[in-house]
Amino acid sequence: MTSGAFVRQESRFRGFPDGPPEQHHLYIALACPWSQRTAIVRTVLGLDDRLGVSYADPYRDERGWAFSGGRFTDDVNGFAFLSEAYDRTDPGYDGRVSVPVLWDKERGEIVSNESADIVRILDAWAGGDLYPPELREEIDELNGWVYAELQNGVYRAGFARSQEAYDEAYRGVFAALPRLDDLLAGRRYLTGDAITEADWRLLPTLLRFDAVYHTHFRCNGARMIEYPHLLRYTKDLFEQPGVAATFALDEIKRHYYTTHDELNPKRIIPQGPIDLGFTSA
Ligand SMILES: N[C@@H](CCC(=O)N[C@@H](CS)C(=O)NCC(=O)O)C(=O)O
Repeated sequence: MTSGAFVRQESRFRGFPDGPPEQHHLYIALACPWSQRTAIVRTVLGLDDRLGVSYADPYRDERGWAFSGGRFTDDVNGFAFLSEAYDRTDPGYDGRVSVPVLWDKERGEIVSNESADIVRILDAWAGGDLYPPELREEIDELNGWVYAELQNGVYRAGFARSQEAYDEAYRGVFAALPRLDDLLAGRRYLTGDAITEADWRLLPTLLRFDAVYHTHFRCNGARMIEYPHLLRYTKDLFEQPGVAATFALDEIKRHYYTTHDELNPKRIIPQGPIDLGFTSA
């Protein structure tokens, strides 16, 4: 591995639920792309009334994700910090306290803190068709390189501690974007005419690209809106019912620009971009 490379921690809780959605609760931060995946899938699969959700405050200090009050309140357990959910599940837990978290209200413990698994759990609960058997191989392959090169790639560029590590991550990001654009020149969604989990997994990264990754993570080779097919695709997904309500631009900008002091010590939040290309406002 290149020296100075950012390495994301493996998710520690990878369980599957043994009850219905009503027995569970979702802890997420809309600022976080991995959380937004689960928020989108919850909504588009019609689970809003069956699976409760609590939102963490976009600002995160050394105590981790917090429920600071108001819109950011945990009505289920009254946690002030998400770390309490981890401590209750495993008192010796010494890993990172990440969102999203799927919580079992009856057992009083975390089922999963891995968004990819939570998406599949929600799909199974709703009897959805986001991971159809005949497309699994193709979806797995897409998920693999899209995550490695683009979705985690922007983080590897942003948190690189050496020029080499940044350069390598940057190259991956700007190989993946044109590759996706080419793919989408010939099809409406990543695997064809129907939306699959591969699309919902990718979307949060595209929605953040110009507002955050381009500037804050130095992924400034191009803006997302410069790729015509990718922009058309992003707009299409963004306009699906319920999706726009999961996109909290203000929270996203506040989170990234005020939480990572090593990247933005003065915590000044950029005004732009003026035109995101996919919102009508
Ligand atoms: N593999 C996890 C990654 C989740 C993740 O990294 N979440 C970030 C927010 S975007 C987090 O909570 N980080 C807290 C920390 O690292 O301290 C998933 O996809 O669910």
